[in-house]
Amino acid sequence: MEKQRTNLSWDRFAGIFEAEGFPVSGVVDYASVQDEYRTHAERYRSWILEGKQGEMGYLSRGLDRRLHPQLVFPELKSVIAVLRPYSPHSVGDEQLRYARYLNGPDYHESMKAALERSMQSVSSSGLVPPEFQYKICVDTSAVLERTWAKLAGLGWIGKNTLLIHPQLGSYVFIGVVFTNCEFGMKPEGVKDYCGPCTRCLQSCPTEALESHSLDSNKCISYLTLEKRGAFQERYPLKGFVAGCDLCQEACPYNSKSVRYIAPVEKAAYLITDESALLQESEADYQARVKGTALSRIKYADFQRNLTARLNEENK
Ligand code: B12
Repeated sequence: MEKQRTNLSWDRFAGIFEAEGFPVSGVVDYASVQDEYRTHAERYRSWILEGKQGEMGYLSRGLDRRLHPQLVFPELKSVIAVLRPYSPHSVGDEQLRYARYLNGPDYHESMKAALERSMQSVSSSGLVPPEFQYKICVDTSAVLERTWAKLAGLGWIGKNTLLIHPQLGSYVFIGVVFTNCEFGMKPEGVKDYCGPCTRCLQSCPTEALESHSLDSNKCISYLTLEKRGAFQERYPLKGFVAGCDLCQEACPYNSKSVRYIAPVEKAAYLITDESALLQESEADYQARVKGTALSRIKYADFQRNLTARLNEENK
């Protein structure tokens, strides 16, 4: 395809994404950041070589596609990135906790649908050429989402490896869209405001974090969500039975939002009654988590998490 280009400011498009629940969005031309992208992809390669992906085999299988994003979308000319905030209020109590991102509909589905609607509006806006094509990625393709969100100017990558927006903090989902159209944009980028702060690194009870690098093998989020089968060691799960937010809770950029965003009701499927959970049958568990982000955890592994947390309590 001929090189397609729009020369409009992003504001014309930002309203479209905002209307679908993405208050922050941006775009970057791939050619303008190719070298910077390369350094991120090389970091990814080192991370894989160090074995920090644990048993998440899909991350090593997707190395080539992350190194060469045209393998994911051959016509790649620009990348749109969007943020959707989720409730910053904690879910559960000291004894039994769920990661905040679980308190709502499965983001993979809801974000994909909202992005599809947004992109349909972009396509029919008359602001892009008729040959406009795109590919939506929300945790579903071999794409470095945080890197693209950073390169599109939406925030900086903190020492806890999360994308942090100066106002929204890090309790945000990222969505990425590859397109075949140049927007003529290379955002200035957001300054890295971590400074000398190391609260997130210190907050991790399993010492999974070094500055800007996470060892999944030790991460409570990985252990409770992704790891299958018995734990090799006793880990201090700090009450978490699905996911973990400790390195986000420690971040000063997340404290503000808790104050001005009203708490939302806890999703019914996030049960915190310990005895009910321990007695729950596999069939009941499956019915409870069907269609939610929690369904990624197999029944046996959820029971393992509950027990591991109890062992920790009784130590
Ligand atoms: C695999 C995965 C995990 C793994 C590994 C996490 C990790 N840190 O890599 C596990 C299961 C542990 C996990 C946990 C969580 N995850 Co997760 N996860 C992913 C996934 C699918 C891939 C991430 C990946 O490629 N990791 C490999 C590392 C090397 O890549 P990276 O962290 O993106 O690193 C890049 C940059 O950090 C940069 N970089 C590396 N070093 C340095 C150094 C400097 C100085 C700089 C500037 C940059 C830099 O280069 C790297 C390569 O590009 C993404 C979705 C996606 N497709 O991107 C979601 C994603 C990262 N996860 C997300 C979420 C919400 C979480 C949790 C908060 C869930 C929870 N509450 O339990 C935790 C957070 C834990 C943490 N501190 O990261 C969100 C993050 C949103 C955000 N604000 O950043 C994502 C983007 C999903 C989404 N679509 O919203 N996750």
